[in-house]
Order: sequence, then C-alpha cells, then structure tokens
Amino acid sequence: MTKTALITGVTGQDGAYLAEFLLDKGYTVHGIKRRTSLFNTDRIDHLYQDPHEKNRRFILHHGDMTDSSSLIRIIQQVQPDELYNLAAQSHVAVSFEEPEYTANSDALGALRLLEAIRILGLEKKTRYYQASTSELYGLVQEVPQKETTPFYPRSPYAVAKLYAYWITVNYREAYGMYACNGTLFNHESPIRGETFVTRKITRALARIKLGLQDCLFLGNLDARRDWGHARDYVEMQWLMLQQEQPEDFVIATGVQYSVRDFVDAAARELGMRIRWEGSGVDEKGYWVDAPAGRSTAIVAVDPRYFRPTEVETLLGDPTKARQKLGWQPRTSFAELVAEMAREDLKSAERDELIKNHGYKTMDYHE
Ligand code: NDP
Ligand code: GDR
Repeated sequence: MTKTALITGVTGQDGAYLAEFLLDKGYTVHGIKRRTSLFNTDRIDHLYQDPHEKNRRFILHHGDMTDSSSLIRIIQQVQPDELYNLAAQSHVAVSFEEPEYTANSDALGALRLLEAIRILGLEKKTRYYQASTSELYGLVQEVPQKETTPFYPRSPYAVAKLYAYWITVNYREAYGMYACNGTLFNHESPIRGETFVTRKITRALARIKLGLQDCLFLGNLDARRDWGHARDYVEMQWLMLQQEQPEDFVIATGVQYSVRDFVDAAARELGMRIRWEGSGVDEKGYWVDAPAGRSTAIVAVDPRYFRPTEVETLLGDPTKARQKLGWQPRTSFAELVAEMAREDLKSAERDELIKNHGYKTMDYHE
C-alpha cells in the first residue's frame, strides 16, 4: 500500500529534498506551505503537479504553524502515516529580533501538531518526526556532542527548539506515540537559504568573481560547525520513522571547520584569492576601501552579524545513527563546498547576463 506523508516546511531546503526523496520511494506526499505575497515554491517547482491532474502524488495545502485550526484540518484530511515537522523560523540571528514569533512557530507549532494527532485519534497511525537541532547544545558541555550530552541553548531559536524537543519526548512517553527527534547538525546545499553563512559565502564569492558585487561582509569568522549535505540528512529523517521503536538520534559528520575555513575552501573552488580585512566599515556601515577586483575577494568583518550570545563550536558524534540506522553521510566537506560554489557560479552567470541587458540584480547584504 502506498504510504502517505505530510511535510511541514515543504518549501524550505530540507522539505524540498525530503519531498523528492519520498516521492522516489513511492509515497504520496502532502506539503504545508504558508501564504506569502510572492511565490515561495521555487525549491519544489520541479515537483509540482497540476491540481487538475488525476492521481496526483504531490499535493500542497495552505496552513501555518501558528494556526491550530489549519493544522487540524489538514491532518484530518490527509490522515498521514508519517508527519515530518520541518517548518520553523530557522534563522538563529533573526530569532533575537523576533523571539516571540519564533517561540510561537517553533515551540508551540510542534505542540499544535502533536495535539492535532491526539485530538484526531491518530496516535497509533501517524509517526511524527521533529526537526531538532545541534543549537540545543549551545554552550557545549561535552565534545563531541551526542544523544546524552546536556543541553544549554543560547538563542530564542534554540530555547524554542528545546521546548519542541521535550514535548516530542513527552508525547511519546505519555501517549505511546511514535514520535522522535532528529538532532541534526548544520546541513547545507545549493538550495540553502541565502542568509545562512555557507550559502552567503558561495553566493557572494561567485558574484564577486563576475564583478556583480564588491566584497563579502561576515560576522564571527572563528565559529566552528559540523557541516553536512542536506540531501544525505533527509534520508536519515525517513529512516528514523522506519524503526521498530521511536528513538532520538544525533546526525552529524563528526568533522568540524571554521567559517574562515569555509571561505578559503569556496575561494579555492572558484580560483580566487581572499583579502581578509579586520573591519572594512566606517561608523555609518559604509565600505571604506576600494574593491579589489574579480580574482581577489575582500572579506570584511561587520559586527552587525555578531549575535548577542554566540554558539562558538559544535561537533557531533553520529555513532548511534551509524550503528542503529546504518546511516552515514556520503558527501565530504570539500564536495559540499564545491557543489555549492559551482551552482552559485551558474546563478551569478545568469545574473551577469541579466545585468548586461540593462536590468538590475539585487546585491543583498544580509
Ligand atoms: P528553512 O528555513 O529552509 O525552511 C523552513 C520552512 O519552514 C520553510 O518552508 C518555511 O516557509 C517554513 N515556515 C516557517 N515559518 C512557518 C510558519 N509559521 N508556518 C508554516 N511554515 C513555516 O529550514 P531548513 O530546511 O534548513 O530546516 C528544516 C528544519 O530543520 C527547521 O525546523 C530547522 O529549524 C531545522 N534544522 C535545520 C538545520 C540545518 O542546518 N538546515 C539543522 C538542524 C535543524 P517559507 O518557505 O515560506 O519561508
Ligand atoms: P546557525 O547557522 O546559526 O549554525 O544555524 P548560520 O549559517 O546562520 O551561522 C553559522 C555560524 O556562522 C557565523 N557567521 C555568520 N552567520 C550568518 N548567518 N551570517 C554571517 O554573516 C555570519 N558570519 C559568521 C554565525 O555567527 C554562526 O556561528 C543553522 C540553522 O539552519 C538552524 O536552523 C539550525 O538549527 C542550525 O544551523 C543547526
């Protein structure tokens, strides 16, 4: 029998990879997208099926993590075998600016889904996956971090995700639901949001190479992360829901690099040199030095990107996932950076064409 999956956050990076993965496995996939004033389906447009088509296997619904009634209605209609909760205000820095909204969508959003499953009497049918995060470890208490490492969240985002983590555990224990947390370390891809540091770097360097941008402003260059590929990580999300017993798992590569290492690796890939600047902005936030040209990218630190409380270092230990799920990442750091740089160079080439025809392309500094 064909299985039915429901994905919240289907328009995001992981949602797009997971939808594709489940469709390939023969699932019928339903996704929840929120209403936005511009189309937000770029990442899943290749999966789109016309609503008039018969026997569609990819179906989108309007809903919002802050709106219980829409979630209950969709779950009632879809009756999912598996529910993947990937929707979130997922930007750590933004969570300091919108803490209440972040708590509403990321913490209470998870509760709304779990309650909907219970209200609808689907506790024995619907398996639930919660997108938990290495940000829970925050100020790290143990190196490397594994399933038993104590949490110390360092942002409104991480605190909201802490609630979501424990409410998932609680519903599993209280109501016997098949509910689990995937505690995922950072994972990236060519469709990563442009304001996360990896994509910001590959996109900016590619644009600098083609003369579309002058320099790249970053925050903490010394932050260290355990970066994997999103395509590898969604397979684990699925595997976690195929076990006999629901359990929580850490998913990571077990290797760590700094933001500065990422810049160097991306520059190497694009055949560029980096000129590092301690600080290249004046008190008004304007760039004070002349651009360095296409083969050399200026990278400057802008304190605007510092966070009130930073997570300096994260390194995961994926031993349990390797042993129990038989899972391990397939993409190396070098391959990840190369793929992202290659794809962003293609987009920059497209933007260059547009510019050469007299149209403006956006130079974001976020
Ligand atoms: P993205 O930011 O790319 O995607 C988030 C998704 O959630 C988007 O589809 C977004 O919609 C949707 N969304 C946000 N707010 C709401 C809302 N109020 N109602 C409905 N939908 C909403 O995140 P990723 O794909 O990178 O991450 C997926 C999940 O995994 C997130 O929960 C994230 O916190 C978590 N995570 C991610 C890690 C990573 O390194 N990528 C690591 C660990 C955890 P829209 O497209 O309209 O913005
Ligand atoms: P993170 O990812 O906060 O780990 O959360 P992000 O790429 O935003 O930051 C990683 C590290 O890089 C430093 N940094 C910068 N970050 C951004 N965004 N922009 C900059 O200019 C910049 N300069 C330096 C940051 O300070 C940080 O230390 C991601 C999200 O996907 C979360 O949803 C997820 O839970 C975690 O990964 C695991």
